[in-house]
Amino acid sequence: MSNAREVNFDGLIGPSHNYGGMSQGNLASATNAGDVSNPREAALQGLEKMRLLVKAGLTQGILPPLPRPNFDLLVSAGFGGSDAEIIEKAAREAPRLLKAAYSASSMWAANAATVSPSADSVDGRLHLTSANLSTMLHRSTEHPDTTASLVSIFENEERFAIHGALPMHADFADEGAANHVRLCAEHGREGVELFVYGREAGESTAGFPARQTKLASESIARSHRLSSQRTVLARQARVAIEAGAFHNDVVCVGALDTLFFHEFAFEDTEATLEAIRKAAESLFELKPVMVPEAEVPIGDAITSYLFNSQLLQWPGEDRLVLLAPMETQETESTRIFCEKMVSGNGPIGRVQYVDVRQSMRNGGGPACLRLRVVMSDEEIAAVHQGVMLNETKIDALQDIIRRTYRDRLTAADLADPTFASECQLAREALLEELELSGLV
Ligand code: SUG
Repeated sequence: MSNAREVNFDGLIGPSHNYGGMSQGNLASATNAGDVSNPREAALQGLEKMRLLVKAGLTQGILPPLPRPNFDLLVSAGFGGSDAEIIEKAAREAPRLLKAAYSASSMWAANAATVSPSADSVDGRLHLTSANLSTMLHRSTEHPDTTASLVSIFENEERFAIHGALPMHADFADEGAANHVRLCAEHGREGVELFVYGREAGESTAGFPARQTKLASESIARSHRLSSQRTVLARQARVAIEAGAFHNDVVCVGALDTLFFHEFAFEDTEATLEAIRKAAESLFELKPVMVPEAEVPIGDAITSYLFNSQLLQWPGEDRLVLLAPMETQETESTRIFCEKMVSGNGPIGRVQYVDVRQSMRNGGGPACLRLRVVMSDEEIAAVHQGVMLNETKIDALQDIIRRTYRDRLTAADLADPTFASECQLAREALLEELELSGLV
């Protein structure tokens, strides 16, 4: 797979983007609960981030928003009648459930699936496993529709293996690529896959939830047919989870041979680095960039989302580029750290800031918004082309969003049945543009 590159598939932010306060342990979600959201601005911001990568010459895809409100969830909870009656009754009797049914959380595509490129799998196929997201109610309903999207996009069984979500039990809790890092010498060569878990199956932890189990990570490594010598399992530090790192990608990001992480990211940093070095033997030499607590306190790392950045091999640049949220520039310790880092001679040569504030206010930075898929030219040619972006397609999607999304959304708006039909019409128009109308 010598001609492989990394393709970013971003989640297209849906028309019901709102601040529901649904995610315990995610400090931004709790802090901004109940605030007015701006779905139109959110979706336009997401597409502008994608445009930046397209303009730089990177390959960019998109995943459509899932159907919202999720009537199946409301019907499972005993609500019946017409769509309008279901919404009205749920708003009266179960407003929190209604918020879950409206959640636009599929925008955080890093949680859609775990991905292993064909270079790492003994069967030579690219593997994707939909995440069950079983820890949070509003996210646990994503996987059937996510799997349907992935099947429509990666539609060639000889090249792509799509695995349905793991069993919906706490022992198998899985949050996808947010707890997975792939390291390598070049994208198309065999690499090392690092799976980060927060607890063992059967283990109960006090405090904020650990959303990934070791059993889930091991199960995925097995079904992706990965070499055990090239697979590393590491435990996320409890102190990081308690500080608000509900996924490993809030305190760690890796690309090629570089691992950029906070001192408190792993329970045992030395052992984790040693295991990666051993797994990488004869493939590449690991370049760790550890950010010490003394320079960036973990609290700043989490509010600024320094690590929830895209670490990219940028066309025409010889060192990696960190695409970080504006909040990283606005936080003194992280801004100073970034200035110092790029002026040194380490593997990260530039930091570029992007505005994804609407998503950030629910705990989702640039890295949460994308699913990375390393693909060869042949694999890229085999995917559904309607979701591959160029600037014209971005313009067309933005036109639809300007026409069909609300500028402002409050919790009270979710009780209005006309909003439910607006969401459905907006999604239909987007799916038509992506040539995915079969998903309606
Ligand atoms: O699962 N927020 C998401 C944020 C996911 C970020 N993803 C990664 N780190 N990869 C979550 O906690 C908040 C929704 C609300 O409260 O309305 C939410 O689901």
